[in-house]
Amino acid sequence: MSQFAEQPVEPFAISLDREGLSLWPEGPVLTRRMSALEHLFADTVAWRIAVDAGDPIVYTVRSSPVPELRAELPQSVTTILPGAIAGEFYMTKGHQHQNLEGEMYLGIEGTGGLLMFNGRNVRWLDMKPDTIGYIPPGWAHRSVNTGAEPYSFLAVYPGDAGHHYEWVREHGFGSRVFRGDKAPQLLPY
Ligand code: S6P
Ligand code: ZN
Repeated sequence: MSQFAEQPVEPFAISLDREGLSLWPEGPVLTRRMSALEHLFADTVAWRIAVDAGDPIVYTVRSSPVPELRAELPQSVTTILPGAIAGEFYMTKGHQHQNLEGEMYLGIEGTGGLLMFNGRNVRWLDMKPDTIGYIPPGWAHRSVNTGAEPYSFLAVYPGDAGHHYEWVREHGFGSRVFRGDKAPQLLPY
């Protein structure tokens, strides 16, 4: 099949490469560096220092070629590198689905968590290999690497869910996730 398939997609098998933390056949690959996470970390001065000191990669998203179109179920593997900005763990931008649709995550490698916010309430799910995290419709979601190794998970989502990043700019995320003495610490936004 072509690398970036158009509808209709024929049935096909996708290999999950647990070593390479990727899918095969491979579709779009997205790399987000620290500079792409502007306004997201609490300590903007520490964030700027990290950007100026080499703008490190924070996470990658490797997708299969299933297109993001209505009625399809695209998949992707997100890998968040370990690290923190002034104690606040590396994380994804986080988004709400435009069409308020659900999603599921499957932990593959490392330890992390799934932070969810519906505009009023916050939920936190610990994630590790083989944990399935369910994101119900209407819950914005952000992934956080709380460990010392890369944290990687598979996402499966409706093709027309979209990524509403502006929702997060408007509503925040309810909580922030910081390094704690024993466990990750959730602090008010
Ligand atoms: C898509 C799904 C994931 C994220 C990815 C990156 O619905 O939730 O594939 O897109 O983890 O996160 P973000 O917030 O930068 O899109
Ligand atoms: Zn999503």
